Amino acid sequence: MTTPNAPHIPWWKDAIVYQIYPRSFQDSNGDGIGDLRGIIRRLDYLKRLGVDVLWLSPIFASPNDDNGYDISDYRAIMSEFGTMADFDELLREVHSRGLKLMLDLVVNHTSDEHPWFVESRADPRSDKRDYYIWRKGRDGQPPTRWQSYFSGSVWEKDERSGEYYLHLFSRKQPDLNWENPRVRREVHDMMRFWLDKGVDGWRMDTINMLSKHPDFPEGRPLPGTNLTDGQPHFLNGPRIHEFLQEMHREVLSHYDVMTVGETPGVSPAESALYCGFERGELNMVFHFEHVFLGDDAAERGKWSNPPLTLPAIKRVLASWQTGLHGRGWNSLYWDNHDQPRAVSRFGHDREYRVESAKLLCTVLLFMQGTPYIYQGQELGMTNVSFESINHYKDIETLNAYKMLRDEHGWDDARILASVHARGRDNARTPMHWSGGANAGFTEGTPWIALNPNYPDINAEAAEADPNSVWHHYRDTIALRKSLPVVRDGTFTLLDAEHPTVFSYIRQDAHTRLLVVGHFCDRPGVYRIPGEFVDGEVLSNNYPTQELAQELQLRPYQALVIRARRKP
Ligand code: TEU
Ligand code: CA
Repeated sequence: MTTPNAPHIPWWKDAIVYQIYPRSFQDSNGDGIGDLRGIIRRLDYLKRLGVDVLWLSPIFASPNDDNGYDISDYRAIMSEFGTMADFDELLREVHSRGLKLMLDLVVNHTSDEHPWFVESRADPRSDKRDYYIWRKGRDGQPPTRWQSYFSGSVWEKDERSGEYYLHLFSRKQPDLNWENPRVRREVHDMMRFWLDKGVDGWRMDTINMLSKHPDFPEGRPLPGTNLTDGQPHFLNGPRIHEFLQEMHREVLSHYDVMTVGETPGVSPAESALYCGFERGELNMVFHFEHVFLGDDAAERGKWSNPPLTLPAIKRVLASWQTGLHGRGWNSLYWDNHDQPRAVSRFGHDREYRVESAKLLCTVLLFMQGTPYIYQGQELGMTNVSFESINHYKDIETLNAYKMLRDEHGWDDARILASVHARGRDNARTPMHWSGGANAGFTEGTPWIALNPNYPDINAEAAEADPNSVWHHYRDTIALRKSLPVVRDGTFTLLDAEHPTVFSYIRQDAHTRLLVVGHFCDRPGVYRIPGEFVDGEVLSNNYPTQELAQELQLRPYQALVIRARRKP
């Protein structure tokens, strides 16, 4: 793709990332839990799909209170996932196929079983005390009434010292004190340990939460609870950019790596402070504006599951495309291990599952930025509806179940309906490799039940069917890589208020592309710009059709048309 004296284009601008949730990807030893040797077994499958970078959700030693996002040893592999030798072999096998490997950096908090915290709690005079955030209460009450992301208070009292420690997530995930320069050096050393091994990048967990307001002001009241929303006091905190610039200076700038920061609550303008080309911090961030559309912390957040509208989704995605163009770089995703399955949330997971899964692929992959495909998305895997809360494993869901029932009086059916729609376990049921026993995921008993639709939706059947979602992903990835305009071009949203059509133009000096996505289960007609009527159809998730100014659209149809005449 590069021409002589072209500006240096960092590799991650042309990369497609595939996210693996190791616990649910492939088991290799029959214990029902996915592992590193299972990933090695499936590398050729990923190579055939055409992805470039593998992002592994945490693989480090952990008591798994939050499935690995609670780390007890940053330099050891989680025993259920394998050994360091398995990891070294995985890294070799990844690189030998021309792929790259990105790990998950979880340093806003550790596990409460990490030796640092064990010592910090055991001895208030220990030099590890200040590795965490300990505060005295006020008249027997916690320092603030901030709400944790996993329900309840963010403060846990330690009876021995009578002090409270902060945990924005579960009480087994105490927050690290980033004000302490020794903590930051510990993290830098640990990052170098893995980068010196040849790891190619970091996905950085809740990275915009590291800097808290030093006075811990009270948050804004959350109606119907005695808790408050403390996010204004720890999201994008006062020293966050100083900490990330230090990390870049001390570690990242010494390696040819890719970084993506998970930054809930950022706007396009704020994100430019994290991933602006001249900022010396991160390459890109994950924002949540499209996946948390309409969710209101004051209304039980995502559990109220407000309806989505296409104009609202378009407005958000267009604001990020235009907001960062030429200033910073976007990440592109519909789902991940914390979100419901894309085809169920944004598409149509019944009779139009295949068409809408392909539509979501096309609309996402022709935008500017680095695309992230979550395991199973390339098959069009759907949400699952377990009939009892007892089938669920995710701490966020199980805590929310109790909170909604006990504090808000929701009945079982209402809570389960929200969990079916928005619960994180939707993304965490085992990967569907075949229609055989346990979908080919394990010869044992899977740690979480399978989605019963695996006989119809699985990789073996998908690769054998040229009209499958899998082939659409492979072909669209290849097409995207053959078109520099997708990486470099401007983005122009058309018909922002159109209720069922998402259409936009990508343009650079050489090429103009029209992307049209029909988010509707009924046929429709859409007037396309004249210059595309005699255009070249580069992608269509339905059999080829005559182009016309009044374009006939089938349910969940998606097309990419290249104008014949130069811009
Ligand atoms: O998630 C952070 C985060 O924003 C979550 O609160 C997420 O938005 C929410 O769970 C969706 O409802 C990261 C990891 O991705 C998540 O898996 C971890 O549980 C969390 O941090 C704590 O490490
Ligand atoms: Ca296993």
